Amino acid sequence: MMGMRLSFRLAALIAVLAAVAALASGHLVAGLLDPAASPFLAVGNTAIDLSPTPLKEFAVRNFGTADKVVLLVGMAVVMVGFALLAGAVSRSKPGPGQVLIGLLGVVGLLAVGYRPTTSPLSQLAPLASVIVGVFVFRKLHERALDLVESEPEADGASRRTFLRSAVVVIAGAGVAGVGGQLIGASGNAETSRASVGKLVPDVPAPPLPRGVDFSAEGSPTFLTGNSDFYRIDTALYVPRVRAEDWQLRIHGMVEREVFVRYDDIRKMKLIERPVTLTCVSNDVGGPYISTSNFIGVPIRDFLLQAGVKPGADQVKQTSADGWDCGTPTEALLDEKRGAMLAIGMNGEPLPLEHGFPVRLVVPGLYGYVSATKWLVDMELTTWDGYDAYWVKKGWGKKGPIKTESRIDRPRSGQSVRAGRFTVAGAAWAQPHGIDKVEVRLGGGDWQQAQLSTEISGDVWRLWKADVDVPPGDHRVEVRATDKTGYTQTQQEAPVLPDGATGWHTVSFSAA
Ligand SMILES: Nc1nc2c(c(=O)[nH]1)N[C@H]1C(S)=C(S)[C@@H](COP(=O)(O)O)O[C@H]1N2
Ligand SMILES: [Mo]
Repeated sequence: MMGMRLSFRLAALIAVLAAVAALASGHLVAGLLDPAASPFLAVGNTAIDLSPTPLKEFAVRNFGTADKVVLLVGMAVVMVGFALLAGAVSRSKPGPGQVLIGLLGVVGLLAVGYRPTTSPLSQLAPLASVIVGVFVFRKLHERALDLVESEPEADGASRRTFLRSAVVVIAGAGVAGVGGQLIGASGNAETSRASVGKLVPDVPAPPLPRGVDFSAEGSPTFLTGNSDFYRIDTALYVPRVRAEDWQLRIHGMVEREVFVRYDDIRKMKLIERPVTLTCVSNDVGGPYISTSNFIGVPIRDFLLQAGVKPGADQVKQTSADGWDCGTPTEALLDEKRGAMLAIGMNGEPLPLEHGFPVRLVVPGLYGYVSATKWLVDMELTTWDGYDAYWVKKGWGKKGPIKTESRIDRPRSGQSVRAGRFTVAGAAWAQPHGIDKVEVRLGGGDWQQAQLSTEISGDVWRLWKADVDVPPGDHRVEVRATDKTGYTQTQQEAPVLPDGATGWHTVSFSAA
């Protein structure tokens, strides 16, 4: 019949259903072939990789570790908006909507193609999305037109046909989406991790001495639990690498290529050592710092085995998901620094999101230039020869950790009882270590804080100071001095390009 039109609501609903069916089927095919090829996740990850540095910083600052959820929700909103548009232009004919749904699919194809680790076969996932999306849109549109056409006669049969199709699409999408998630996620890396079991180091870290923190008085605990350890990475989909399949290739400017397998590491003398990891994106006073007893072996041994050629001053490290970073070769060869290929945290195999099966840990360097998770490749190169992921986006090539300190107690805006009050927090200057921490109230005299028992320069030191607070509004500041004699600067600097500086200041009131 001529001139039949769907209501906008019906047309838009059809487009949303088609888009959801498209994503779910792509997710299912990706689950079977290559989880990184799920169109929705691939578009999200590509958005992460392509987003300009200020935007990314804004996201980390405002959403913290929830930035990924915010991104996915934002993408869903954009997609629904797009579907509404597809509905609006397709009220009489399915053609324009099919084109728009197809365009969404093209975005998926491009994003999957852009992912560093996908293969041509991975394109089957976004391809499935395109085909299913266009097909579902066309079919539902046909049925809906039938329904509208017969409306005057209130044809129950067309209504039932349409509803049945819609329900089939929703159910199918649900099954495909959940199925894809289960198949992809089970990826048996979790099973592989479970079969590694508890890790018992050959050289355990010395037991924690008394006074290693002031957690009872408001400082962080010296060791951070694995589930509380801060997490920063660009991975929407946590790479799933089985320990049995893992291999590290060391190549480039070396005398001979070296391949390391998980079993090779397990057979070596496992060393346990506490190290404080720190993120360059940590604002003054920020949360992106944690300490763990890492278990692993010296990376130096493997580099010596490979034979580093003269002039190879940068080691490019690559993760299973294609992220990369560059570390000074000398930092990895330095026996004293003790950079390690780590396989464990606090007695357990690395959690998946912290790099299972193997990551690098280099005391004294920010994570973005050293702490590659899901590490699979190390290439000896030069600083002139290669710029890694974050360096391309304007971050410093080398990322030594800056001497910093943080107040954990009081919290900003807290009201406390006037009188004697314990201020507490953390200070760090890896790999040199902290020599002194001072606090002052309202721009008064600096007062020396009590430091936790010293463990090594590679970890933070917790501190506390008793101050007298009269009733009223207050401001407390902290500054640390490291073992080289350097006192942290008051000069405020943003996190970009090589780490924030300034004194952490907390306002609170006493009554
Ligand atoms: N593969 C991979 N490794 C990575 C990153 C990443 O995005 N991908 N981020 C780095 C950054 S910026 C930091 S601060 C540390 C954080 O390690 P964590 O998440 O275990 O705390 O990991 C580093 N290793
Ligand atoms: Mo970081």
